[in-house]
Amino acid sequence: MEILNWKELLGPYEQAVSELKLKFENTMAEYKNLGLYSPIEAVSGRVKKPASIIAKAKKKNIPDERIEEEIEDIAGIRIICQFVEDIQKVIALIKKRDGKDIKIVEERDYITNTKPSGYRSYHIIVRYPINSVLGYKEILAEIQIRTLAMNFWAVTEHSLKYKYQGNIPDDIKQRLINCAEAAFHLDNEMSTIRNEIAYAQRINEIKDSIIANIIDNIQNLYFVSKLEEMESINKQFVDLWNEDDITKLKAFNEKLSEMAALYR
Ligand code: 0O2
Repeated sequence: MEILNWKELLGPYEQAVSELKLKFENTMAEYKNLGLYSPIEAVSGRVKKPASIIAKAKKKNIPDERIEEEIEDIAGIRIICQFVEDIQKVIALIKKRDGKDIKIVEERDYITNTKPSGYRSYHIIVRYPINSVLGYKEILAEIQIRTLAMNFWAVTEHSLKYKYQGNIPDDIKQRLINCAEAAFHLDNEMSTIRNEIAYAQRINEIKDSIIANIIDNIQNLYFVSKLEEMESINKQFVDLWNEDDITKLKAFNEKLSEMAALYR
């Protein structure tokens, strides 16, 4: 194998990783500035070490001149999400950029098609343009999108693979598969909790809007109704407020709307 000029080879990859990382961090910040929930929890990036590139090229019989075309993860970006549902949102964000600052080359869905090891993650291979003092170049980068639970599993398995030099003993392999299943259930459980939270938020919004309408109706009725009638309406409102029953509040609001309509 001829001696590769690693500095020159990896320079564009360093640039791609720092630019892509910044772009996704900006997306994250944009969501937060708009007061919206960000589907991106964290972003990290790395350039593969020469030793790992050489090992992968050797394992896959890739000649030096094909390394840049065939090793797609020399530049690697990792996007971590809190919930499984966020992964689809991140994929959609990336697809929106397709043909603009990135070109999607391939997608690998290891979430639907879990690897035998237990590995789950969504990979998108992109072509990314680099403008440097050395000129224009398009390089390949791999974007891995996964949840916190998927990441916890993958990072642990990766370090065990490293420790055992790729030959993880069978009993540990089996335990890792069990852990992958536990991570899968954790993701599912978190999703149900997330749906409950979203439902509770929606109910609160509906309740706030009903209460705002009730107050509006009461204010309008004050101008046209008798004092005793208004005292009774106010009392009913306070009682229903304390009871905190959305169905009763809704019915009460409808009754007030009908009364207000009669006076119009
Ligand atoms: P590193 O050390 O993460 O940088 P393969 O033929 O499966 O070896 P290939 O063809 O590059 O790899 O594609 P694949 O399978 O999509 O894997 C690309 C990357 O996904 C890997 O990079 C890992 O980061 C991650 N990955 C894939 N499978 C597993 C797995 O079973 N466990 C863990 N922890 N990670 C996985 P590398 O090259 O392994 O290097």
